[in-house]
Amino acid sequence: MSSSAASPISVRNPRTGEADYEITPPTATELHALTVRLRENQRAWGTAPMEHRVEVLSQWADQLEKSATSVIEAESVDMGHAPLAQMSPLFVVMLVRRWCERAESAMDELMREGQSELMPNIEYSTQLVPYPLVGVIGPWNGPLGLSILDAIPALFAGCAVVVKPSEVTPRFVEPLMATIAEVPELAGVLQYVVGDGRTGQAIVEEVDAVCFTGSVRNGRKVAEACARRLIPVFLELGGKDPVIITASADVEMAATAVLRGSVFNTGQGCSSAERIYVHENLHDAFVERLVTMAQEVRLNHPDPQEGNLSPFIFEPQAAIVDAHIDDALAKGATLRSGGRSERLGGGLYMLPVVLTDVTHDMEIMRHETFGPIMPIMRFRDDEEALRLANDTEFGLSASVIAGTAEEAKALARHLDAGEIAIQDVCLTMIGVFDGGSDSFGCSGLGGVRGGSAGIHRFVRRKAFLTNTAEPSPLAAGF
Ligand code: TXE
Repeated sequence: MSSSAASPISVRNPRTGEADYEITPPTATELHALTVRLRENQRAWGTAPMEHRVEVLSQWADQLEKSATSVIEAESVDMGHAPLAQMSPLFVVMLVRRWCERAESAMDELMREGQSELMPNIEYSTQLVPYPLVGVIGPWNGPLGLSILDAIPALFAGCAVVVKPSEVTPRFVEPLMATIAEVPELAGVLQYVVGDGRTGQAIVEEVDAVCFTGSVRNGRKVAEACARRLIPVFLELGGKDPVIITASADVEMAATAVLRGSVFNTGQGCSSAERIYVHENLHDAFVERLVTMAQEVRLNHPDPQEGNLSPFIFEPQAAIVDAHIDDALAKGATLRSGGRSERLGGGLYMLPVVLTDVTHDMEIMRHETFGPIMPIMRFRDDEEALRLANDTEFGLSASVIAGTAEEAKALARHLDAGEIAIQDVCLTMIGVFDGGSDSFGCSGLGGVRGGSAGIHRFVRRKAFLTNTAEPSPLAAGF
């Protein structure tokens, strides 16, 4: 980043295709001054009692709830009026309020005190010390939710946080920052900055821990930079989630779950279903039902309030999805519904795509597609289904639909994935409150973001060892 005035970055509107917004990243000097200020304010924030932080964050939740409309309007433009934008501020309010209820008890789980079994005169107790400044870097497919998801528990833990959302979807930052400014003490320890990967790189060099949500490619760069500084990094990366549908499954239920789990948010979700494996006995009936459902899906164009699918948020993503479809057809796949992306009113849209006769030597079954695609393969038995589903470098989440939940769970126990939807598809975000799962493969690293572990990762535990007797003399050995 330059220390002179930073050059502005133009931002494309996903519905019109026009560059109708602009952001100006902070210079290196401005970013450093911000992190110094955050660190200064964190000293009081981090040593305040938890109930004080709960009170401040609860005030912010009230403020965000009151001003949700302005945040929704801005994020709706960022996301091309995707339905997800309508719910994300209220999801954040709910998340803050859940942490208000749970932060204290979650942190108490880490506290220890007692007497050494080895040397009874040694008593121990602990203190939790928050990382002073956490950097959070987010992706474009969930601009608000995926940039604040990690910042919230970090704040409850007593950290200060600097957040950089994607340069593709920055419009929501201004109205969001206005809600934060209404709670001055919070504004002293939580700040958003805008910019691209260069600002992200600069943040990584300034903070004490990093939460990164984004592509595997950039996640690796962030992990390397953190390793060089020996600071902790928490990575939530891509996915290529499989669905297994057994011979005993109900076709209607399976098709309903697969359609929603594959095309919601126009398939732009890390835990979107991207590989569908169906038992050969059910294959034709399932494909027929899924194609009928897929053909009922409508684009939210020209009226953003009508229809189901919004345009691609990130223009280059459409070309990636098109290329995966081209590659699959060139290698023998059959197109059963949908086609390629189409430009309407400047935005790039895609109706749901159903492909059959796919194989694992096709891009669409190997690499993250991140679009409304449903490539389907048959399998003969459970062993083949598991082999196919586990044949991936990813391992974020997965889904199994069978005749009963017990049958589905028995199969799921052999899947290499962090969070597995049973009798449904793509339930990952639900687990953020209470569950929390690890990722397998290159889908993530560094512990979970849900449940108590989601806040534990932001503190270090210090132990006090007290000798209640006289220190041993040298002659007595240790
Ligand atoms: O990622 P990118 P995108 C994944 C999803 C897809 C990707 C989409 O699977 O692969 O995210 O998001 C900043 N140092 N997930 O395209 O390009 C960049 O400015 C520091 C997984 O935005 O990697 C942006 O803010 N920062 C997830 C952010 O990184 C850098 C859920 C992400 O950009 C940087 C949702 C660098 N060198 C999407 N380079 C999950 N698993 O939960 C770029 N950035």
